[in-house]
Amino acid sequence: MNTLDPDNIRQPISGALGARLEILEVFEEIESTNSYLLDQPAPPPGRFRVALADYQTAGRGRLNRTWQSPPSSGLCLSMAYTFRQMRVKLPGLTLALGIGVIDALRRLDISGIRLKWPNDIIAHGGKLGGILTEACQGARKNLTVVTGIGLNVDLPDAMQVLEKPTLTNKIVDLKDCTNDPPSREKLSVAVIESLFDCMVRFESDGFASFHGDWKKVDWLFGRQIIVDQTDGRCAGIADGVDDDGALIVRTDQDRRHVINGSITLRDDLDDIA
Ligand code: BT5
Repeated sequence: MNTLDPDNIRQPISGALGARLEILEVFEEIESTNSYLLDQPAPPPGRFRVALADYQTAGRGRLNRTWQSPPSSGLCLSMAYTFRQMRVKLPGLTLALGIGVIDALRRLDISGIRLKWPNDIIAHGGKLGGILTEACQGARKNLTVVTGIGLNVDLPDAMQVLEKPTLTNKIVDLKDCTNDPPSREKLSVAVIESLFDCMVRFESDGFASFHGDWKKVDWLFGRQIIVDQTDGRCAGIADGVDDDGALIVRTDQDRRHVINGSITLRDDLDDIA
């Protein structure tokens, strides 16, 4: 697979979208595109900046987990966006951006992709990608958010993740989803377009406007799950999300709204415990 050509990504980003782009950088190798953008000056409100890498030496997932993507095998893309005013709650943003990634893939003729709350991109019952959303420290009136998308495009056959997966042992790439995966450059452009649209829509309408879309792609809905949170573990049935994007879990005792947590399928627990 070829390395990334910045011109093939920058040039198609034109019109209103291009006008809002502060800077787009493509690295052959970097620790983490999210870490990089978190260290850079925040874009002015309503504007965004993008960092992409062919290879990350220290790609990050949630909760200090790692994201592994061998050179040239996937998309490692981060976008920093500054919200003009943060009236809405943030947890739903990752969900909304996941819907954006699905939309980008659909425009590239890749369908059947689902989302597992809060940040996993799922295809064929395995993990195709993940999303890491982080707020910049020190933000006050305006809030700058860095969101990173990792998507497997064409992984080496022998690839194994070092850390035990939290969801499923299966790792999926776009080659499993289509005979003709798009180039990573095309994929980058589509993802950037969709992420920006979602940021703007989320800024004006919050997660509530994505709620209907979420229901169509909610991979956990109706499944027996285990929820691990800092204050303990509970078991129940996933019952969709609320208007803030919190996961609703029906336990034997109550209906809980979970804002932070790691989800395991009850059936998989024996495999990965
Ligand atoms: C995520 O975390 O899934 C978020 C991944 C975000 C990666 C992007 S790449 C661009 C930007 N820069 C960064 O440094 N990060 C973002 P989480 O839900 O915590 O999942 C991490 C877990 O997924 C790991 O502990 C492994 O079990 C598994 N994993 C690691 N690499 C994988 C891969 N390529 N495909 C599938 N699963 C993987």
